[in-house]
Amino acid sequence: MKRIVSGIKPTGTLTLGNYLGAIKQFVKLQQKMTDCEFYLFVADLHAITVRQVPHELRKRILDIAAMYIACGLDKDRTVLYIQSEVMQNVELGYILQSNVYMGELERMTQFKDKTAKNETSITSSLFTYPALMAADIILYDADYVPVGDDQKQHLELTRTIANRFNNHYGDFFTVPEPLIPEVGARIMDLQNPEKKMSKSDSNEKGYITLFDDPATIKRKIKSAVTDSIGIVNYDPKNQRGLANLLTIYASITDRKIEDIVKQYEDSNYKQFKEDLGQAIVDVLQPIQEKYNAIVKSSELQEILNNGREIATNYAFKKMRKCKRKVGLGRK
Ligand code: ATP
Ligand code: LTN
Repeated sequence: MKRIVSGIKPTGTLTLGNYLGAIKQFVKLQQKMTDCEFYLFVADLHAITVRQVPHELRKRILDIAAMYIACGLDKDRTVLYIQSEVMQNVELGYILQSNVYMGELERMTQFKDKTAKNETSITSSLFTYPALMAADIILYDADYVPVGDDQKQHLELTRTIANRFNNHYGDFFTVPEPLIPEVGARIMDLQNPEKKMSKSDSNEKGYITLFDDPATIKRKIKSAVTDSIGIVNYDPKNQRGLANLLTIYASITDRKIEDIVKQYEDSNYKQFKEDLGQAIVDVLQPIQEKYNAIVKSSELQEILNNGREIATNYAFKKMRKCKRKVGLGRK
């Protein structure tokens, strides 16, 4: 049976970018690939690579776990767990640090972007992050890893690390393949369509969170940056903001961009934005209701306990063999 693995960091409130680039894809894949196992986790160890407030972090961990289910993942077909609750993730992460080079880590765009934003307190774990991410994936012999476009480079490095390990110690880890959606892999900031929509951004007007109420969603879409051309057309070069809104529209409604463009050919941005705002509300409202019903439930705790157990079982056996391959310990 093929295995799909992916994770989300509890660094801020989940955005529409996380939903369209990642969670919605997980749900679609789960519906399509009925012969696959799904290992999905909350990447809390990755979150602390930048400073977090402990009680907020703990709350967001459960928020993300609940959101996975609220967005439509089937709890009976998902091994849902918290990264820090399976200690083998860290163990393999450390071993993989010895199988990745400084030069490779220095080339990572996410590291470069994050250090450019905050130059004074860059932790060493932010730098070695891709080794832990590779461990998150190859520890479970993932065949596929669904992620947004920004994670492509980390996935390539994961493949390099897995191949390097296999070449050196003999075939051991499955080399994973990324799955990046055709539409929605890179949702841009509503106020600055040159940069990706990010949950750790300071300008709230630039992103829609999965918790925003209908009025806020509509207001943010209404004030999204467009252009003075005034014609609904998909032209990412000259109408970047609008192209992003069209992408969001297509992705959230599962429609084709060209069909949406056609629908608004005799219309204006005002009508287009109103309809888009409503389309987002229509999708997020039921998700929020489900989230509210599950986040404090004992059911969620059971799902996470169960997930921890299954993930630990796999990870424990894999790590025992891995350490033997590397020559660690006594036998
Ligand atoms: P941060 O902004 O704190 O770095 P993030 O949202 O980029 O956080 P994660 O929460 O770990 O990082 O991302 C979870 C998943 O969501 C990943 O697969 C990532 O590729 C995807 N994702 C994040 N932002 C976007 C976006 N703007 N468009 C599409 N996919 C996205
Ligand atoms: N690095 C990713 C989050 C992440 C992840 C993973 C995604 C951590 N471990 C394993 C897929 C598989 C990010 O910053 N968005």
